[in-house]
Amino acid sequence: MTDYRLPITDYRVVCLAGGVGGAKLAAGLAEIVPPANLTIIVNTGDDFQHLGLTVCPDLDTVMYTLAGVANPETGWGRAGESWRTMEAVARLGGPDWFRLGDLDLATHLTRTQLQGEGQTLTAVTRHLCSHLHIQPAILPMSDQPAPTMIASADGRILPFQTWFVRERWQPPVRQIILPEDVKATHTVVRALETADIVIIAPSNPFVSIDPILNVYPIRALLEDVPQVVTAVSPIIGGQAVKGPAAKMMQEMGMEVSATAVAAYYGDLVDLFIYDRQDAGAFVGRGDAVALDTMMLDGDGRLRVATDVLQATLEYLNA
Ligand code: FO1
Repeated sequence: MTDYRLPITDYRVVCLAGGVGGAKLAAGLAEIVPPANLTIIVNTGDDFQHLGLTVCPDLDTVMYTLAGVANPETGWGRAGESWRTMEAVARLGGPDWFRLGDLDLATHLTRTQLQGEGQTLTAVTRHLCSHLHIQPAILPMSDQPAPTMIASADGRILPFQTWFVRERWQPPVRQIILPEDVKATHTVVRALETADIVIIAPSNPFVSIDPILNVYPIRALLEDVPQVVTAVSPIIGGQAVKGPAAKMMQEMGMEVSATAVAAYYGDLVDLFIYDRQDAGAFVGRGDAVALDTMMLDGDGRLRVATDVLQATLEYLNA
């Protein structure tokens, strides 16, 4: 029998992450779990080509957050960057609805150059991480393009960033369209096959986590392999901490609650973590624990990561 009474640092942890919420929890985990035992698998459904460059918003948000160079106001982009290039693009009549700061542009330029030389997104991400001195493995969910599309209630099919940024996630969502036949990389499969613990970060379940689970064979591996899958609710006090998760739940006819998120993940998840604010209202079938899950600063990230790992170990030892 496996002895689960090991120090926290001995477990191999995989975190599935989307944008800002995922990046915060990943950064907290990186402070506790030794780099060799931590892998972050990131949604690339938001990726697109812009101004001729490959932009990978969630990969970059996770990278910048772990490197300590993220813009603290927006959560995306880099701290202290200028917008002079974007302003010049606007003056030239170019597309400026998706704002790329000058330091962030350096990432997209380098990525696009290396991809043009034939490197995979996994290899390019490893290169960028090593130059940003990031030690844990940050992996794109796939090396194949896997664009998420949004079918809006007014009958349009919009690329994700057009819906999210250009239209400020206002068009009501009728359906989220995820591509078929996208395969995970060997590195992702290996990380999941050898994981003790998989943590689903408090990212948007529909447009951050589902695109990862949709990549073959990630969902099946989660069902079969790790000792435990723990998910953290992105809904706190009946609201999304950031972004459109709550609005999307309403539009898709769901109740906006941690209970509804737990039901949505269903049997895929062994342990569901929701916020203490929701303790009175939460009703769940499986194992669930209430914690303080708000990550307002670096201390908050570390606290939530520690508590989530601790609760997961208690679940394993029960
Ligand atoms: N989000 C915005 O709301 N407006 C922007 O102009 C914008 C630019 C941007 C540039 C680089 C990057 O990595 C992310 C950027 N984001 C922007 C955020 C991003 O598109 C979304 O938050 C994610 O795709 C959702 O996780």
